[in-house]
Amino acid sequence: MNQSADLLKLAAAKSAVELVKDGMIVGLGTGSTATLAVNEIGARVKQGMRIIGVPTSERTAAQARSLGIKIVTLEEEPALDLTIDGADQVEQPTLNLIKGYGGALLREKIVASAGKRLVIIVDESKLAPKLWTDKGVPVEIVAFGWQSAALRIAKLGFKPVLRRTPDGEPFRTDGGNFIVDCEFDPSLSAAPAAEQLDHVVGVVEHGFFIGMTSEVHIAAAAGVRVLKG
Ligand code: A5P
Repeated sequence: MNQSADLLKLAAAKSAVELVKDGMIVGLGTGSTATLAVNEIGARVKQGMRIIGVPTSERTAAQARSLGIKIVTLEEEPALDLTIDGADQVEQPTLNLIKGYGGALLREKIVASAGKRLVIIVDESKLAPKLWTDKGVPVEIVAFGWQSAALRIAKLGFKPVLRRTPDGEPFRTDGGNFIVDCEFDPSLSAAPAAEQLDHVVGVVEHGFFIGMTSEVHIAAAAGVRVLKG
């Protein structure tokens, strides 16, 4: 990642963290942009702000702990004020998303759904008029019988490929599941496709986030703008 892209991510993160107020319970996203927001929240906690965080991954939990942010589970705090997270792609004007290239999509979606607002932070390279990338959409599936689930996903028109670690082992999510990255035809509409994936046996969750975004903070060289859903 080049320095100017990092600066854009930081600008988006700072802009979103302005929404965090004393006493809030905040969902903490995962990924290189969300990490910067967690750092900003950590800085506020050091200055005395009382924030409780609900992390969307083990990585983010470790980061939050190291910054002195109090973290709890959804069992302890099932309703959040807001969640700040990154995204792999943001569709304009719907603000629908593709998420999960970092592998945390299930917990990200659960935490986002538990909050009043989902605030997304991106640099402008993530914007698109239609949800589609050549990496497709990540789909989290149960390891048991995963090949059958992959076949069912393929019958819907996707091309599922099992995500692997650099040493060739299947990638495991924090929940112990597998991910298949599913290329799809650019003409496919994400909302109905998401509904179809919801009904595939063996699918735990998919990376289409439809109708969930409250606002997006988009950083560009000219500054940060906010789109509201
Ligand atoms: C994690 O599973 C993802 O959904 C991330 O939120 C997404 O990949 C954005 O990550 P970056 O901010 O690193 O691009």
